[in-house]
Amino acid sequence: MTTQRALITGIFGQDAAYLARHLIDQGYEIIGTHRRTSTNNSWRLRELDVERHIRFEELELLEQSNIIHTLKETRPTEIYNLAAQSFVGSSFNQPIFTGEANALGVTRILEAIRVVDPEIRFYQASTSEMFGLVQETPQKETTAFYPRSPYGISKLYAHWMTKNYREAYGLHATSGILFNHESPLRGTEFVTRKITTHFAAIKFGLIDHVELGNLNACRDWGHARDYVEGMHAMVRHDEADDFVLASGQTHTIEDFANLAASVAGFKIEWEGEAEDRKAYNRETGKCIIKVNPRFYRPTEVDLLMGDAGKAKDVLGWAPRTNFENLVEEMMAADLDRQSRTDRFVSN
Ligand code: NAP
Ligand code: G4F
Repeated sequence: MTTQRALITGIFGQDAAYLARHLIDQGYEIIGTHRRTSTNNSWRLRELDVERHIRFEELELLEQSNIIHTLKETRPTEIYNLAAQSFVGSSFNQPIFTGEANALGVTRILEAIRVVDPEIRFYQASTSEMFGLVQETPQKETTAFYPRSPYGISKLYAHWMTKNYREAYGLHATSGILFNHESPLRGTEFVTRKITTHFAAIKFGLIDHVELGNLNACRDWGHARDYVEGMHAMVRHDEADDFVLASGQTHTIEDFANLAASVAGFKIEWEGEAEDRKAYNRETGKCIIKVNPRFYRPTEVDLLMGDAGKAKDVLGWAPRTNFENLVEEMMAADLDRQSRTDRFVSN
């Protein structure tokens, strides 16, 4: 078999690091693309020891000519489009940039594939945020969409564009509708890693407490390491299609905090409701979690729980890491990182 060459956009992000590791282990050549930045941002790639295997190229989703030239010069056989403004919270403050990058950025890549080489297989990082105000539970490929943020709406446009280029031009263009997936490499603005970094800093005496938003939202959390295997299986499948990847379980933010606290060695007790809800460390009597409405979203996604039955039947994919193991791995990693520095671990 000829060597496969995968181009991964958003190479400095969480999923790209795990995907690069997985594809390198499968014998792939990797072209990792990133937008121009003034500082090196490759800490995740170093953690998984993949940086030295990657050919790096600058690629900006807002720049059509840049995308076309990059494909002409690098000649990938597969493209995984993981680059995005991926933080739902910021999308309310940056709805136009979010649309440019996440929605039109995908059309720019699809057009470039059509012009340069329609044989390139394409993976689009779609999301459970497209289900938003959920119309049924669990959510699957046939569930009606109702996005609740500029992020969810931008991703829904990209999802339909991917499907349209598949149907209109016969591209092997696949959408993975992935539910939340986390890891020790998750960005610290997302709630899971925000909790684990802050608990580690509390443990080592650097801060007193963490402020969170809506504690009642329910998410279907899995491990990014497992989900990138599903991405690859989708691209290698004969037929391009849409697939949900999910754990099938849902937990509240409070559940995540409770489990992370117990891994960190805190015994916590909750008091109060809504904005007055607080968690206290039973041993010290100090408050370690407060609610701050600043972190509420103008429109919230209250409940996500996916059904990955199609991915299991068609691709043979199932997650390997359960919720408890995920939280343990994340909390242990941040305790370890924090034990090695006096400054608050911020990435
Ligand atoms: P991530 O860690 O935030 O990585 C996204 C990457 O996209 C970052 O490296 C970012 O660059 C890059 N990027 C942002 N704007 C760009 C632009 N205009 N041009 C080029 N690159 C740009 O996200 P992730 O968690 O790995 O997620 C990967 C993809 O899956 C995203 O598309 C996300 O929306 C989607 N998704 C994620 C989840 C999840 O739970 N993780 C679930 C469903 C879907 P910088 O490093 O410079 O910021
Ligand atoms: O961790 P989050 O910011 O992730 P969210 O919004 O679910 O989005 C993530 O998963 C999507 C898949 O469904 C991806 F497409 C997307 O790119 C991203 O990876 O927030 C999770 C929940 C929300 O309900 C939020 O309101 O946690 C709640 N939350 C409560 N306190 C908080 C906080 N979220 C953040 N980020 N920070 C808080 O302090």
